Amino acid sequence: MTRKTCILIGAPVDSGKDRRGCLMGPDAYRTAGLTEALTDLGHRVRDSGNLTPASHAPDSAGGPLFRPNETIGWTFRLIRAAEEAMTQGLPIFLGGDHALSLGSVAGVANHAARQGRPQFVLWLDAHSDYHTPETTTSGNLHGTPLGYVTGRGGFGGFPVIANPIPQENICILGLRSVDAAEKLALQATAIHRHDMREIDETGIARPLAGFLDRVDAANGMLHVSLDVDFLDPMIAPAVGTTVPGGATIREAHLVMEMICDSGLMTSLDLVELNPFLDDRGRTAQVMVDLAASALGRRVFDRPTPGQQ
Ligand code: HAR
Ligand code: MN
Ligand code: MN
Ligand code: MN
Repeated sequence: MTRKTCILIGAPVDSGKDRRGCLMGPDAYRTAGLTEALTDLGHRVRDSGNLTPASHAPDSAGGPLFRPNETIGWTFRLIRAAEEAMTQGLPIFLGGDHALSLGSVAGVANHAARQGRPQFVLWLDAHSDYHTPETTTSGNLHGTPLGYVTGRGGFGGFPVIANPIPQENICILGLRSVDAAEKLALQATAIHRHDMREIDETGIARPLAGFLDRVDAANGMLHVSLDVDFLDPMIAPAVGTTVPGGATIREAHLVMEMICDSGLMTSLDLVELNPFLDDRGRTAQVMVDLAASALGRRVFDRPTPGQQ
C-alpha cells in the first residue's frame, strides 16, 4: 500500500465507565510494538504522546452519569486533536475507553466536511454504543458515541455536533449485546447492523465488502473504530465488557486486510483495551497485529515465532 504518515495519539480516557484500567492502553500498544510494526511496513510514524482532557468542571459522585465532565473535557480535546491530525496524516487514536470516539469521530467528521467529502464509520464492536446520556441505564458514556456523532439529543454540555454522521454511512459489525432502549432506537435508523448470527451464516466478508463499495462510490473518508470486545474473549480477554461469541482471529484479520486492500481508511481508533485485565500482553499484541493488517501486513508475511 502507499506509504502513510501514521500519527499516534495517546488518549488514556478512563472516564467512560466505572472500571479502571483503560488509561494504561496507549502505553500497552507502545510496549507491544505498534510503532515498530508500522515502520516495518514502510510507513512514517509520529507518536504525539498522550493527551490530557481540556479543563472541565469537577465531577461529583452520585449522579446518573459516571464522570460526565471529565468526558466532556476529553471530547473537546479530542475533536481538536483529530481535526489537526487529519491535516497531517492518518491518526490512530490509542485508547482509552470507547468514550474517546465521541471526540475522534466528531473531529474527523469536521475535517471531512471541510474537504467536501462524506464521512463513513465502521464500528467493530459487540455493542452498538447508541445510547444518549438520557437513555443509558448504566450511566457509562462509553456506550454513547454513536448516539452523539449521529446528532441524537441529550448531550448537554458536550460540544455541539457540527457535522453529524449520516446514519446510512455507519456500519456496525460484530453485534451481540444491545440494550432494549438502543435496540428500539436503532430499529428506527438506517445504520447498517450486522450481528454475529448473520456473520456466522454469511461470513464477515459480504457485509463488509458491500459497505466498502459504498464508501468508495461516494469518495468517502473512512473512520474505523475497533473495540477490543469485537473479538472473542478467548483471544482478547483484556476488556471490561467481554461478551462470548465474538469475532475469531481470522475474521478480525480479514476485516483489516479488506480495509487495507480498499485503500479507504483515513483514521482508526483502538479502544477499550484494559491492560490490567490482560494475560501477558496478548490482547495488546492482537490489537497491534490487527492495526498492522489494516496498514499492509499480509498474512503470509508474518514471521515464524522464534525465527525473527
Ligand atoms: N450498552 C451497555 C451500556 O450502555 C454496554 C456498553 C458497553 N460498551 C462498550 N463499548 N464496552 O462498546 O452500558
Ligand atoms: Mn464500544
Ligand atoms: Mn463494546
Ligand atoms: Mn449493510
